[in-house]
Amino acid sequence: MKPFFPGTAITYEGPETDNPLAYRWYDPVREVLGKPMADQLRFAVCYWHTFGWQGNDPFGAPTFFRPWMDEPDPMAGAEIKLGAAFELFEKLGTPFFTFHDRDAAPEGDTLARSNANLDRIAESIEGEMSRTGVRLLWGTANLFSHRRYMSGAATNPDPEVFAYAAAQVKHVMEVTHRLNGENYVLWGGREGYETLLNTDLAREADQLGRFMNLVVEHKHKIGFAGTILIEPKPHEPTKHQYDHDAAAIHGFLRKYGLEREIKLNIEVNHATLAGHSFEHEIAYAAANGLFGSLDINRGDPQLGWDTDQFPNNAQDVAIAMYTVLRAGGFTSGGLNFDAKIRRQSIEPDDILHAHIGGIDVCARALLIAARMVEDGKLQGLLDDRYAGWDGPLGQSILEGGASLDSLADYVLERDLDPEPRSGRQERLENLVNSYL
Ligand code: XLS
Ligand code: NI
Ligand code: NI
Repeated sequence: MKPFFPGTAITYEGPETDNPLAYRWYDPVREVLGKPMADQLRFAVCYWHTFGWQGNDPFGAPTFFRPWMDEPDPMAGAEIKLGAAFELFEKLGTPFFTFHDRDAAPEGDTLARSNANLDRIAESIEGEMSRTGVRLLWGTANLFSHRRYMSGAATNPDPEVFAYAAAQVKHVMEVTHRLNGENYVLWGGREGYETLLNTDLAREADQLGRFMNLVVEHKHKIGFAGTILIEPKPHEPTKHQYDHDAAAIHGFLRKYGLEREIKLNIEVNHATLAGHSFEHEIAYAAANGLFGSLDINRGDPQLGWDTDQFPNNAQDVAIAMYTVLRAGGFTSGGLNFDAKIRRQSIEPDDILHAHIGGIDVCARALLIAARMVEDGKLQGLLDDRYAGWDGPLGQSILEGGASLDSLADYVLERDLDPEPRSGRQERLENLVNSYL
């Protein structure tokens, strides 16, 4: 087959190169904090935006015409797409990919045919994976595009839709297992509402809780060792998505007894749509034992929706990477480019430039974050700030030895008048800037 992407493999040439089709920062074998960069970052390319999306927006028709899109036989199209996808993974040298059932294989007119289509493509994927050594970071089911899901999947008012969604997830999880996926993701595509007038919040939460329990049960039944991840998003496509942010999912998981079974896949543009920073969501997940994986992209500060652009600001990503490193780095997770090129970027090499740029920004951010970890100055200042909690008063409060009575006595006996201490924000911000 004629290659879809121009040129040869993208390699590391260093910061001085003027070759736009080379890495300036991403050197997969370079050791960073005791691990090769490739293992710290665990990059994945996503199938849906990069190979499935046609460049359409709410006002505009498709702008991308890829060879697999006008194939009269959709299964033949899926095979051509697969060839182009693995060509990209190989050219970029990215170790992982991610997919939804429906972007890898076309939907049939019955679930049985859809399953058979996916099984056939999964066989080709298996072949390409063993030929190239590229691995699967996660698989997921598309429970939001088809009109049957217009009122939600697990949270649908009709239990038959719930059953259909369950059948779909069962199949994709089994395919993910067969392809040795390291995680399985559930993004609550339309699990939310357009108006409370037609919505029973309590029922829908219980339905979603049941659904997730069934998913976890099935994972154990088939012996899938990967991590189940839920991906928070506050709105879009629905006005209110139940998996609003990390904290909302944390409450949900605890309510339905799932906090030890499910972790989070946090996406930059979803965090910012929720009014948080990306690092806030990572820090919240880490603080509660829920840190799993990341969808790396960015929004546009002037647009209020999920623009899913490629990351291009190393400073922002560096703070996020610092938060990841403090959380112990990735285990089964990684950095998945859930990102789209702009609809005017119609050439195949635009896809290369987008990924090269995103990969380099993350690699550069990792190097900056590693310096922050290595010299320990930020951590030292943080430890100082809380040092009192390691002393006798702090310890007695935390260990349960204190009461309001004993604390009142403590203050009154000593005539205590705690001296306020500076939060040192500017000093800390200057310190961060010194690493950039
Ligand atoms: C959409 C989500 C989606 C998930 C996978 O906003 O980011 O792409 O990552 O279903
Ligand atoms: Ni995503
Ligand atoms: Ni998104």
